[in-house]
Formats: sequence, structure tokens, C-alpha cells
Amino acid sequence: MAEDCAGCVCSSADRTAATGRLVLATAVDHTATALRSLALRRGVRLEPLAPGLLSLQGTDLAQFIAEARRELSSVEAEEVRAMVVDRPDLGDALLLRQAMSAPTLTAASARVEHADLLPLFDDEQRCFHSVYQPIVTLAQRRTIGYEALLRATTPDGAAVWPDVLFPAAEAAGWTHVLDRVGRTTALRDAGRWLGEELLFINFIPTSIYRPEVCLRTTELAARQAGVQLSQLVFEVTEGHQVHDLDHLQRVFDYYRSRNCKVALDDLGAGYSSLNMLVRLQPDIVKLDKDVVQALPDRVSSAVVAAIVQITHAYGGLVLAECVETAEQAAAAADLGVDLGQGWFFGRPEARTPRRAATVPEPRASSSIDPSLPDAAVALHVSGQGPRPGTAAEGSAPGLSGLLVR
Ligand SMILES: [Ca+2]
Repeated sequence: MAEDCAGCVCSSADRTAATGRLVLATAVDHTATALRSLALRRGVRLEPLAPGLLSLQGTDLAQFIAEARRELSSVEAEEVRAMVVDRPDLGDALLLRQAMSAPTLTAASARVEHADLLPLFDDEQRCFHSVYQPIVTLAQRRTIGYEALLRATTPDGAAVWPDVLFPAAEAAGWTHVLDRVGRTTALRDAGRWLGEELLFINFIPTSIYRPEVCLRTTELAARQAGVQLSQLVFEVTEGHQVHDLDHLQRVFDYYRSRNCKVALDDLGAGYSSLNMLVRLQPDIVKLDKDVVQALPDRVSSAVVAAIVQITHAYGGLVLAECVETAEQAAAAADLGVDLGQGWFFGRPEARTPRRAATVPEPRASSSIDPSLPDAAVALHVSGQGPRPGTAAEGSAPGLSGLLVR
């Protein structure tokens, strides 16, 4: 099997062509009517090719796509498929077939709107890098790992902030690409300096279609960087809604079969938290920012105490994220939280001089949420052998070793 992802949705960022013939497909009559009247108002004609299939030949297709998106409701725009074809010889039947798998008008419009980000994906090595935030033991303040966070700069060196990049990628359907770039970039950059510490890497479960295939690039990147798979901790944010717990379980099982560790991010932020915790029994549980920063508030303390009790019962560790004050750190430690991360312990930093000089990090503490689904990859270096099949059996010895080493 090929070791890259050629031909996969994560291999490159799809774009909406600017010239050619715009083909719109909709099964809803009044949506087609709205599109035709928009075209009339703009002095162009949407030619009906077949029932539900409309075609526009023109030079300003990007503008029409953007206007069509604004004209329709969000629900309508999700139903309409839009594509620009540059081959005049495609028959209607073939067009219809292609239109069925074309992106939604919402995504096509986002691809037009965020076309300025495409050069980033054309030159991944140059335009993406990772910054790394230390993770420490709360008891001894010893650094046991780093969370990798993806950052981007345009080819001419201007920073593209995460709060712009990630929402744009999601809207344009580029999340798969960005997730893969995040995992491989985290490893590529960490290989230059990471010792035996763990590397925490974010991932989005829906970007992993089939773990044994989709994670091959990640494993290759680890090999090339000289990072052991046992150093990796893959963390999934609950902020990126998990609709299919069975799928996430399979992804976790795969990571563990490869001797990696898994973490749940933002625990306490959603209604499904405890269900996910009990079901998945992640090696490391990362407490949600709002819960941590409310400490030592009585209710937040009760939430943290409950999560600590459950997690320790199966042998996992609890990590307080976004710790910004000594009071929060002390309160978390008193409640039995094992690990800490946040500006109080250290900011995310580029570890390569080339990037450190060009990318200031960051604007304000509230402006960048480290838990953004930024495809950061986490490596966990502990050196133990393959873990047994369950978290309860496998996590306790290796993880508790982290605390006493
Ligand atoms: Ca994270």
C-alpha cells in the first residue's frame, strides 16, 4: 500500500474553479426558482439542462456563487450542489452524476471566500509549523510532554490566526487536509528537539475515515522524525462534536494497538462528557478551560473531583488545561488533578528558530483557544512496551510512571 494519501480527501484542498461552466443541482423546485430569479436580476441566464440541473456559462462565476449563497437560506445552500466544469464536452447525464457528488453551495462559496488560504496548502512545508505548550506534573512541576498546536503563515510570512484558519477550513471542507497537515507537522517539527517526553496531538475523529489507512501518514511522519509511537498522545476535542461514539472507539482502539495513548479534550464542556469518559476510558482526561478557570469555585470543584475519581478508578490521569494562575493550579492539585497545562506553566512556543523569528505568539490569552480543533498531534514518550487491550489494564502502570519518574 502506498504510504502517502494520494487520491484521498486529505491529500489536497479542493478548490472552486473561477472559469468554465457553473452547474447547480437541486431537488427543490422553489430553490431552483430562487436561483433563476437571481440570475435574471444579474442579467445572466441559468440554463436548465435537466430537471433540477442548471447551468451558467460566464466569467464571473465566483461572484455568482457568493451571491447565490447569500440569496438562499442556510438549509437551501446545504441542499444545492455546485461545481464548475471546464470541459464543454460533458453530456448532461455525466454532469448530473458528477453534480451528485459535488460540494454543497455552502462549501463552494466558502472555497471562493477563502481562496486566499489555498497557497498554504500548496506549500505545506513552508506555510505550516507547530508550536508546543509544555505539560507538567502538578506535584513536581516537571515537564512530561508538550501539546502541539498548528500555526500557519502565508508564503510571504504573514500569520494566519487559528481562529481564522480552522473555521474557514471547516466551512470549505478542508478539515481533512488540515487535520492531516496538523498531525504530520507536529511530528516533523518535534523530531528536531523532542527528547523522551510525550507529544500530544489533536485530531478530529471525522477526519479519520479508516484508521489503518488514514493514520499511515502520521506513523510515517513519526518514523521520519525519529519519534516513538509510544511517545504520542492523540487527543480529541469534545468541542468538535462526536456523533458516532463507535467510530471514535475504533479510532482509539487503533491508536492503542499501535502503542499510542489517547486523551479526551475539553471534558466537562458538554452534556455527553461523562458518557464518553466511562465508555472510552481515555489514558488522559483534559478538563475543560471554563471548569479549570472557575476553580476554586465550589461547583467546579465538585465537577473536577468527580472526574478525578472516575478517571483514577480505571487508571487514567487528569490534566487541567488553560491554567493561568497559581490559585487555579493549587486548587486543581488539591482536587487530585495530576497534570497541568496553561500559560501559568508555559506558553505555546515555536521550537525552530526560523519560525520563532517570524511568528509572534499569540495576541491575547483569550483570543486563541488551545483546544481549537487544530489537528495538533501529541506525542507521549514513556518507553513502555505495547499496552494491553484495555485502558484499565494498560494505562495505569505506564501513566503512573509519568508521575514518579
Ligand atoms: Ca487540545
